[in-house]
Amino acid sequence: MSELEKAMGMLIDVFDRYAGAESKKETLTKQELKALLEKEFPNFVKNGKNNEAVNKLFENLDNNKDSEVDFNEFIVFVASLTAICYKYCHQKGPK
Ligand SMILES: [Ca+2]
Ligand SMILES: [Ca+2]
Repeated sequence: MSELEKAMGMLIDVFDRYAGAESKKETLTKQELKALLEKEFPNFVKNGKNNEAVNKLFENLDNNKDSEVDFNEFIVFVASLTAICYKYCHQKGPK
């Protein structure tokens, strides 16, 4: 597998691991999203421990308003975080 294919596989693995913790296996509840944020995005989501911020993020991500975040909704979030990361990395310039 290529690097990018591996990265995609890892993304799916991480989602599955957290989504499988409670309720439906294929979607994230608010608690599952919170756990994922705290463990997997400690550098980017500084307010992951802030309940109000998590609630707001959850509402924003839950595009179809079914009170669960599915994989499609999750990757939109990962894509926007990656875009921020890209900008940040390029701002720092070459080492
Ligand atoms: Ca779940
Ligand atoms: Ca949803």
